[in-house]
Amino acid sequence: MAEQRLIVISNRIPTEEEPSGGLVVALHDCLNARGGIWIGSSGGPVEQPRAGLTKIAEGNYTRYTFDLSREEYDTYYLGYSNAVLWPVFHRRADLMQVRPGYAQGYLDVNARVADMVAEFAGPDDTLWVQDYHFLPLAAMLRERGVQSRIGFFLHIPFPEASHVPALPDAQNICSWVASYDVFGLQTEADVERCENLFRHECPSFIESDGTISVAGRRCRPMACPIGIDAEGYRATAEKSKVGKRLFMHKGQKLVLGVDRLDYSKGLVQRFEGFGAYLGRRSNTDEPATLLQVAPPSRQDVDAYKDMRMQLDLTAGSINGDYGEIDWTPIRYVRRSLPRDELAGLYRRADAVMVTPLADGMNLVAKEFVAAQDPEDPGVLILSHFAGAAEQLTDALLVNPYDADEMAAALERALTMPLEERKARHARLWENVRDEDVDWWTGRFLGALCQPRAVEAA
Ligand code: ADQ
Repeated sequence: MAEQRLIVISNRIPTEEEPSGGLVVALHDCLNARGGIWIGSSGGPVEQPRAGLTKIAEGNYTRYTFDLSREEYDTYYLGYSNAVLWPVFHRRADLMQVRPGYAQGYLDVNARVADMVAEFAGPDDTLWVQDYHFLPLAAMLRERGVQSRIGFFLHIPFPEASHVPALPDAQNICSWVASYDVFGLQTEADVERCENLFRHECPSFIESDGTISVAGRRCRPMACPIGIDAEGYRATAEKSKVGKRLFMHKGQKLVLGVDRLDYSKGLVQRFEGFGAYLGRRSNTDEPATLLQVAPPSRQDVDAYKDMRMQLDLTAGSINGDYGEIDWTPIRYVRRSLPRDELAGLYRRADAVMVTPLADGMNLVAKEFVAAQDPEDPGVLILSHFAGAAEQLTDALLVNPYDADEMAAALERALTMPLEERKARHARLWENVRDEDVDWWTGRFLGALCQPRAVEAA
């Protein structure tokens, strides 16, 4: 019998032996256990790109990379993926930059990857494509005669049908999606938006029984919320000492924000919400400090430069208005932290503000829950617009556009009685622990490989 391998394709691939970081660890563990192949780009632009795939590691599974030329990196990665798809999928079509060559660069890189994968994949292999960088891959693989099962997982929100026409090549999206056997999405709301797009734009893809199909193959959109290594994260936070290193006034409360520096994360609105909280307090209250840790990302895309400037202005203005000579209200650290330090900070925090304007899931919310001391837990303030809000309903849910509502949530979080904090945390933890990252890979691959799982049993 032919070997049945799992082949994962993602833009990023870990280059070190023991990778760190949520998604990468999940896929690494999954491939380590099952064997298979992981294909991804070698990262930034390469001056003299090598043709084809380069094997970079071999163990329980094999990793291969492909190089991106400067032009491919600019058009496929910075351009179409991050300056076109990312803003539209995050409901910010106003930030989209449509430039000549972006769409073609995206299609060309996908076609090149499709050529390489088609050469590799046998009929019994299962392919699992990750994220918006590779939406057209299954359609292109089908054109090359690949009949294997192909699954896709979208880590970011699925767009509203009314926003999709803003995309160049918008008419292709339905056939790209429909070429997958399983199209995984973070939430039920994403599934609803995906089905809605078919109803509006491509009703001919919908069968009389309501299923989506193209060329006789059925595509199943499925909600499969991503999780974290919850028990592992909890253990890391218990051991971490960072909370003790953090200088704070005695009795002062710590509010935390942890995000990549991205306009979808709502950082400016969060600072304004924190400013509104400071404006409400009476002179006798000990004010909380907001510690925002935000490593820069995608600095070559204009919208990111603009947002960073706006954030600097907002933080400076709030600190100028409310700061004291021995206290800075917003501590803003623009760098990334080691995982154990971050886990310790989560555990030390009295509250975390996870307030994106749009977010596929948001793993920070889940990491924060896992890191808490169940006997004295902090409070999760969570935006309605994070995918995590569908599961973590015991958080304090807020509208991130409403500074007053965020201020009220902060007051409530920082004065919440211990019993309420414990009860909320216990229910949040139950979800984060039960629907962890192994649950996620198992649920997705279970749906994608069902008949094979029966054969193997
Ligand atoms: P991201 O947009 O990157 O991921 P998120 O889910 O919050 O967002 O994951 C960020 C990760 O980076 C977390 O594991 C966090 O600990 C880490 N991180 C953030 N700031 C850090 C810092 N200063 N130092 C160190 N680590 C830091 C995309 C989607 C999300 C989706 C994930 C997974 O946008 O919606 O949840 O993929 O599917």
